Amino acid sequence: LPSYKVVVVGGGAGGLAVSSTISEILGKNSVAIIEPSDVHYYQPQWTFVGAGLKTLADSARPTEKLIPRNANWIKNKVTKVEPENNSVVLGDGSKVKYDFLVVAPGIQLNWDKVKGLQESIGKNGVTSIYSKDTVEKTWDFLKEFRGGNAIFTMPSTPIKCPGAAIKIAYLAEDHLTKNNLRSKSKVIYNSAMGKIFSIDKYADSLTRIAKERDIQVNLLTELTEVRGDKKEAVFKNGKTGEEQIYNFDLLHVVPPMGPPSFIADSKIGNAAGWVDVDQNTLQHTKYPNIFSLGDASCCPTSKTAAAVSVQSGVLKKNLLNAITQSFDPNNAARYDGYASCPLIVGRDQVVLAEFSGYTTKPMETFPFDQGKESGSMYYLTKEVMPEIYWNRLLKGTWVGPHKIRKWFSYLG
Ligand code: FAD
Ligand code: UQ1
Repeated sequence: LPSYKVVVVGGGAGGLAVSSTISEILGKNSVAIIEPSDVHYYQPQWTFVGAGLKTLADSARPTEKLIPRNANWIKNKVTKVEPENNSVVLGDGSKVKYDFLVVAPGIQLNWDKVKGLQESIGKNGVTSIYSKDTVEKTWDFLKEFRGGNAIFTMPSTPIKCPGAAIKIAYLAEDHLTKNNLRSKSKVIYNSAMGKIFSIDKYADSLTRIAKERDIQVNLLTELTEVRGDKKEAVFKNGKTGEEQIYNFDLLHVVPPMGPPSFIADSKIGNAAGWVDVDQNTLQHTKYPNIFSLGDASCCPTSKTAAAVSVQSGVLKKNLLNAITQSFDPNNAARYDGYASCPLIVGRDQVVLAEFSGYTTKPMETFPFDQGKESGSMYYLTKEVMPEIYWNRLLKGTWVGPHKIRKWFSYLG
């Protein structure tokens, strides 16, 4: 069987960040990346694509061009991990052996969990920025919108970039205002969650801005059915169980999400099916030669590329020590739960939420109050972040903004 020192499952943000550094250190033919897709997407760009501010092509690069020079790309998907045999099973039934495994397959979109959604998505004004196949439709439908109800949803499951569900609502509101359609429209955000955002400081900003823009926010309001042909959406109240039918002219849906099913099938997941790693060291709780980062891991923080950045730095240190048999869990690098979500609130403004999901406390980089919307943070998000992603994170040289934060705090 083909065998590698390190096998990485997934060539997304986390998989590439880790394999870049590890393959450079271990040399040729030591690291294999298993990734089925020919195209890699910078997903954070999709919020802008949905609002017509960037193109989908802009967010895409051929996978081939991103595979580190010393790593081997296996163009296939993993269907099972056999942790007792140190091997993974691929889509064609073949197997690959590993000494160490990094699990980074991201999160799965479960469109089928909302009745009628699969049948209506991409038609009748029903769309989502969460998939490459529908993100451009979001902008098409927004351009065609001539007034009425524009409804934006958020499910009750964990999702990647929890802020994106409402960011697209703010951007749509902005578009309607600029095109003199605002007085003919209702902008409604229906979230299954009990809070508008998990961190109070930024929740307060989002609530204030929604009020200023007359965006109606309904919490504990979960989408359960889409009747595309009738342009009706059914919502269930999380407290009373009551059902309510909304008529829509535009319906932006964030689908329910969950861990890729092979994780539970392989018995490397926790009860909820996320890869069961120590939330600080990112080492598997049962198999010391398995590590995980990113959206598929069980780390209880917001699933973002920003979190992946910091996790990648921690994981690389601990993995390299494990390879040289000098890993000591009591003296290991530790992930602090850092995550960030640039909350685009329209009108060229961003509230840059930065926090630890573990403490729920803000962890801001810049020497001003990031709870206030800012034009410079909008520029950072739209123009600088993609450069950091492509040229630093994926190349293994960006492990988060901790250094910048330290630097500002010395100056301050
Ligand atoms: P991914 O980058 O999704 O990569 C997973 C990879 O694994 C994919 O390439 C996939 O093809 C592959 N894969 C899947 N299954 C298998 C399998 N069985 N075998 C092998 N390979 C497999 N984050 C931010 O920090 N800031 C933002 O502003 C932001 N905005 C976002 C907006 C939107 C609309 C979306 C969708 C996401 C946004 N994110 C944002 C989140 C960010 O994109 C993810 O958190 C990040 O990409 C997670 O990295 P990952 O490596 O875990 O997963
Ligand atoms: C970040 O590091 C990151 O990953 C590259 C993102 O994903 C696109 C982000 O959105 C953010 C905000 C960060 C954090 C970086 C800084 C400079 C605050």
